[in-house]
Order: sequence, then structure tokens, then C-alpha cells
Amino acid sequence: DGDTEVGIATKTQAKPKKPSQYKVLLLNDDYTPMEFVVMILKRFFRMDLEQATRVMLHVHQKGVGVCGIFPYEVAETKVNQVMDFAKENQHPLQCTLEKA
Ligand code: TYC
Repeated sequence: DGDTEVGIATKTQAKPKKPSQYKVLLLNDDYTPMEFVVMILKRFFRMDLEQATRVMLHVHQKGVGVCGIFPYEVAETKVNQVMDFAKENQHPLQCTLEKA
């Protein structure tokens, strides 16, 4: 009755994309104690004392540093965990995301 379309399907199924990766960045400030930053890196980024100390000193000296690279949702969760924990302890520590 004229409802049937005849033709060749040209659209292919969109390929599932790899989830893009995000860097979790820690920013320096003048008030957050060094030991607190080290504790954050150990607790939320599973670093050992040596690694955590190295990253903390890098951020202290350069102003910013990478804590890790994760899929978006994991990175977002880490940022929230760090920000919540810093706030609870009344430290001005800032943590953010950046596309890797
Ligand atoms: N600059 C801080 C101090 O001298 C230490 C610090 C390091 C703070 C890293 C934040 O992300 C940071 N106490």
C-alpha cells in the first residue's frame, strides 16, 4: 500500500567509544598541612608514604600535580571525596578534573 520503503541502510551502529580518561589534579595552597595532603594521597589514591610525599612536594613546589588518571566517573568521585574530606577538616585544599 505504499508504506514499504525500499533501500539500503546506510547508517552503521555507532561504535561504543572507550570512556575518556581524566586527570585528577591537586592544587597548592598556603594553609593545608603537608601531612594532611599526604594522608589524602594515601587514602584516596592508594599511594604509599614515599609516593604520597613525592606528589605532595611536587604540588607544594610547582602549584599543581596529578594524583592519577581515571575514567570520568571514577575521577569525579575522587574529586568529591577529596573535597568533602578537606572541608570536613576545614582545610582549603582544592582538587579538580582535567581531560587527560
Ligand atoms: N603548601 C602547603 C604548606 O606549605 C602544603 C600543600 C601541599 C598544600 C600540597 C596543598 O595540594 C597541596 N603547608
